[in-house]
Amino acid sequence: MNDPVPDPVRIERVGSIAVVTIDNPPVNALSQAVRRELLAAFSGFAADATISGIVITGAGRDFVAGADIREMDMPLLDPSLPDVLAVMETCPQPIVAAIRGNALGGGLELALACDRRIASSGATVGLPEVKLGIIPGAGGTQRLPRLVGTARAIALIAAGRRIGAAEAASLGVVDAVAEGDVLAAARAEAGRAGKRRLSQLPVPSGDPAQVEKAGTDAMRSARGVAAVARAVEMVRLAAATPFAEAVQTERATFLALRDSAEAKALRHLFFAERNAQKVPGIAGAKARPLARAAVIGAGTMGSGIAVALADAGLPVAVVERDAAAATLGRQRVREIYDRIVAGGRLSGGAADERFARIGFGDDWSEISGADLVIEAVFEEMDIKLATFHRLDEIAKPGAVLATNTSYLDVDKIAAATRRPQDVVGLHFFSPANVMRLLEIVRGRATGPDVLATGFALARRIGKVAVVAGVCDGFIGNRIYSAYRRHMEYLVEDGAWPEDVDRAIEAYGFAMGPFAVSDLSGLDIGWVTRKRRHATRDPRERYVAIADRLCEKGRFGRKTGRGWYLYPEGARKPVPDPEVRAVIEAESARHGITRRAVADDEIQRRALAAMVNEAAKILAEGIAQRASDIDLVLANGYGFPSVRGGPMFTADARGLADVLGDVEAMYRFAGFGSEPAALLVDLARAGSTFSKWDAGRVK
Ligand code: T1G
Repeated sequence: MNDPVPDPVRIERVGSIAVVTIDNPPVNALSQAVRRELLAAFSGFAADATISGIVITGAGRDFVAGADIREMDMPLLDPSLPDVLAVMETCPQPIVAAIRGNALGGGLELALACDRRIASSGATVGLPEVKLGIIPGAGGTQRLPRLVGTARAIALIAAGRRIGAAEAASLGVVDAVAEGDVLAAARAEAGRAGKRRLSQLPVPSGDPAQVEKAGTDAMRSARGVAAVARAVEMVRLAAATPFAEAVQTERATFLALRDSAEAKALRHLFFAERNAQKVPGIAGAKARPLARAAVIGAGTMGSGIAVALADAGLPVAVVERDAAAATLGRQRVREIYDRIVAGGRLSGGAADERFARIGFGDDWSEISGADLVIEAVFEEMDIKLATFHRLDEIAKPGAVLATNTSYLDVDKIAAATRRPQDVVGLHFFSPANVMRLLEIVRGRATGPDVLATGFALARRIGKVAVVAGVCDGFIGNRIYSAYRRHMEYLVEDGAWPEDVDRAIEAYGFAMGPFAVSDLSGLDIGWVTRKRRHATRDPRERYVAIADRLCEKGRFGRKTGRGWYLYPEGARKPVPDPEVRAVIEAESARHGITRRAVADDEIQRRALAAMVNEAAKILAEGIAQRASDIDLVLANGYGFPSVRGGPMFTADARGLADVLGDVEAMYRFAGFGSEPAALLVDLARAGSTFSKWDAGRVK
């Protein structure tokens, strides 16, 4: 918790206008100290006839980024924000919010309790509370619909959308966008405006069909977050319930959600995302300039990466082995943009503009001007080494040379160049222009400024970046492989693939491991298993079912059959008796009498496998923090965010309990599934991964 700032609220008089400045770095969060001082200030103003108008604003970059999220794991601290807003409403003087930067959550609610809102052109406003598993708790669900109508308010609040100043003005959320000094504009407005308490305005009548549609759309993209349904309910309440009564209901709902397991999990991920950027050894390192990029290989990953870079305004040179492959890459990228436009997420013109930033060809000299080169060629070490050897000849001095490998040894790849300090792993997830996760793989020689450049790139392209050390599969794929392995053990023991997928989806994953495997293609895993065959320890249990399926050409959706059948036109994959026969034959071949496997066992085993492998990864220093691992699984592997990630879930359940499952797993699986020493130690000490994090990484 940041040390409380003395006097986080400043008051100045400009003539008869009182200017209130919230100054609580880094983002002017509405901490208890801020609320207390605001309450005192506005109580004073209400009784001060010499003040004709009031302006409220934030110091530094932002207006107010919301309530202080750190306080939410603590008992309630008075005064509450609704208390402050109620006193503001008693002020006879017009109050004008001067919004610079972010006005989010309680910050926008504070502005909505003002009589006018003036924004600077770079301002961003929104009520993103559902992203934290809560709803606005200070009148946002009641005041916003009075400005924009019920349907729009549902769309904004249930999606937690943040909007720019122009859109906010067009919707009426702000009254004006000041081109020049927003504070001066607000002072002028405070001098002429009258009172306009949103709480006393009616909700504009809207088309019930639109309201219905907004609610349905909101629920469709709720992703299991309970707060979304509550938010829709609250906003709909506004049109039918007196303000004073509705804000009570809103507050009670907010408080209940605040203490929910979901909200705690999402808060954990919020701070995990911020902490992941704090990497020992790079504090103070300056990121290298990033004006031009190049991508080698325009397959599925390369084309997605090129789109992610172009979307962030970067000119990109995509280079392939020959002209035909380059043309294919161009088509792939064009199709990506066409799909986005067809989905209404981008205008045709904007898509063309971005597409035009990407060049395609087989002339490698195109790489020589790039500040960053990302290699996305086939996942074969020899091909990677040859590519980096050639890259070393062409790329300009100081260029960052990145590999998108998802498993291979980044140190070995770096050693293929004379500048290993410039080499880093940038592991994107498919589709690379959509998935939020970016694993930044730190090689032995990777320079701190190169790592800093990786983080700067992640911020620029809107990715969640997590640093990983070099090992087979880094953080995510290594944990996912352990989880997959145990799910296959359960299939050989008695479960069917559809049982496992059903249990895992019921746990909250968007998709079970066998459906995921069919989507990404069984052939990729087959190549990896073959690569590992020579080094696999014969004492480790090996399930060959997937190999049998691949030998039959069952590579998943792309071949119409994998773990499931994909009949033409069928909406859902279908279990296939042929797969059952393969499974039964493998169980028999290993002398296994198939048994019933309950959903609960599948879910506990999944978590046990993930947590156990993760504890090994932590102990080896491949991941810095347990919370980094939660970020990786939640943003790259579909682990339900409302559970906070495997490590957070394990802490919530109690490590002794999880260790019990790991020990059971070891009894079933034997060699290779031994309980991780770190997990055993923490469980025996009655400790947690979050305490381990707190003790280790600042
Ligand atoms: N409370 C406490 N700390 C916060 C904070 C907040 N609301 N927002 C940011 N921080 C810290 C963050 O942890 C980091 O700390 C530092 O500020 C910089 O943040 C009643 C209840 C504003 C867009 O959801 O989205 O209001 O790591 O690295 O990338 O209805 O922060 O340096 O120690 O993210 O420039 C609703 C959350 C709250 C907005 C800036 N508000 N914040 O992004 O910096 S719920 C939000 C953000 C609410 C009411 C309810 C972003 C940002 P440290 P940063 P950034």
